[in-house]
Order: sequence, then structure tokens, then C-alpha cells
Amino acid sequence: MNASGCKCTTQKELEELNSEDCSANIVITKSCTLSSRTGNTVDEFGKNTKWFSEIPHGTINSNGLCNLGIDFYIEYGLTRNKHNKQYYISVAGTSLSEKITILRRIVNNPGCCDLVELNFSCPNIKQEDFLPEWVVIDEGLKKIEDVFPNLKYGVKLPPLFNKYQWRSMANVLNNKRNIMYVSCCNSIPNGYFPSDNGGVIEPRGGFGGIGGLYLKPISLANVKVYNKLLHPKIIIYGCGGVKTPEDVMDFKKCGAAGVQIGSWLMEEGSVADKFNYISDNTLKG
Ligand code: RRO
Repeated sequence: MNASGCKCTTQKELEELNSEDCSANIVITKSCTLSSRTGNTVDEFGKNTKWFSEIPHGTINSNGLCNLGIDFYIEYGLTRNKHNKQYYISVAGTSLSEKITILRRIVNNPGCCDLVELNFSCPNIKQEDFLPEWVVIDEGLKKIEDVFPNLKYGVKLPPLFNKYQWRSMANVLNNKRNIMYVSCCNSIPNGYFPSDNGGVIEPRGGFGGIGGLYLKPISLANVKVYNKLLHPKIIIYGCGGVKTPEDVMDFKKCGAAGVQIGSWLMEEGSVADKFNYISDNTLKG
């Protein structure tokens, strides 16, 4: 499947992923909010900004949750030609209460998606709190399971870096009833890469989420540890720097059931060709 945020915001992008000619078996949307927003893609004067850049071994972005709003992603899910593919809606919102409102719309439109992915780890919007990630996720998932006892979901996890953090997060996730999968990991927050004139991206002073090869060993470590710590019913997807069949194998060796392809989709070239190259050259199982 694609990683949420990469070539999955507009109807045209979703159609490409969802096309019969593309071997992605799951299509996931850009993380959405209740209403559409331009995020950091437009500055205060209405001019388009450079919010994404390739850097030597990966990417940096400060998209800021630019998306078409939940109603668009519901409508797309209800009207798309299924082509035997699953369709997941990634839900962010800018607060827990907004997440709940978005989820209510999803629940009120049965069949609009196969699963939701909850994104608690957007690196590019204003932090409302400074609590550890597992505390925020625990509070969020408890509330969501309370309000929607039958809603199954996946969670996009932030990259974590030591045993204490991993154990704390695993403990939170293992205590949830409706979690189906985790995706490891979202981009590394607040990287910076200089250009001749400030950073290579414009919003937030040039600071943004780092993806691609920089992320790969970090994601592999997260996948490997969670494979030990998480209840086996929780599927683990690897996400970070996947560009070759060997990358997929590396994630599988660490215990991933599948991968999400992110930064690579942002490079030149057809999204379908990239998925087809990976699936034609990767052993199944
Ligand atoms: O929109 C973004 O800036 C963004 C999001 Br929501 C996310 O989860 N990860 C990322 O790298 N960028």
C-alpha cells in the first residue's frame, strides 16, 4: 500500500493508486481533517510554497495536513470502482474531538472504507501538548474505543528510539481491543536541510518531517522491536525508504507483514510502475 500523504490527496492521485493497472492492494488517503485545508502549501499571501523537497538520501516535508476534507474521502470511497482493492481513510484532525467528529461521519457512511488509519503523529502542525506520544495515543484510543466500540483501526506510529519508549507504546497498544495494525513509522520530526537561501523547504523556517532512506533503519528497528513486544494479532507494516524488493525483504526479516511506500512515490515517474516493479520482483509470503 502507499504511505498516507504520498500521492493520495486528490481524486486524480487516488484514481491512479486505485487503478487496475497499479498492483497496490490497499489504497490509503492523505490524512484528513473535517474541512479541507491548504495547510502549509500556501503562505499568508496566498502564494504556493515549497513544502516538499528531495534531499540526498530521502525527503523533507512540511505539508501541514493539506487535504480535501473527510466528506471528499468518504464520497470517493463510496463511488470508486473497487478493483478488488481495499480503501483505508487516514484520519488526523487537529484535535481528539475533531478526530471523533470525523470518525462519526465515517461510521455514519457504512461501506465508505475498509478500515481507518489513525494518525496521531503529524510532525508539521502546532503541538497542542507536550506529553509523550504513547500518552497521547493512549488517551485518544481509549476515547475512540469508548465512543465507537465496533470500529476497527490501524495506527500510524511515530518513530521511537529506546526501550523505555517502545515498551510504553507497546503496553498502550496491547491494551486496545480494536487495533488491527500499526505502521512504523511516520517521518522523523523537525529535520532541516540548508539551501543557498535558508532551508530547502519554506514553511516553518525550513524544518520538516524526514522520510526515505534516512528513516529506513529507524523504521526497521521499530518493526523489529514491536514484533517482539506487540500482541501477535496486531499486524505490523513497515514504512521508511522502501524502493526495492530488497527493502521489502529487509522489513519482512524484521517481522513486517507488508510495507507502505512513501517518499519514493513523490519522485518522478508513474506510481503504478513503482508498485508493479516491487510486486513483480518480491517473493510472496
Ligand atoms: O501533513 C503533513 O505535514 C504530514 C503528516 Br499529517 C504526517 O503524518 N507526516 C508527515 O510527514 N507530514
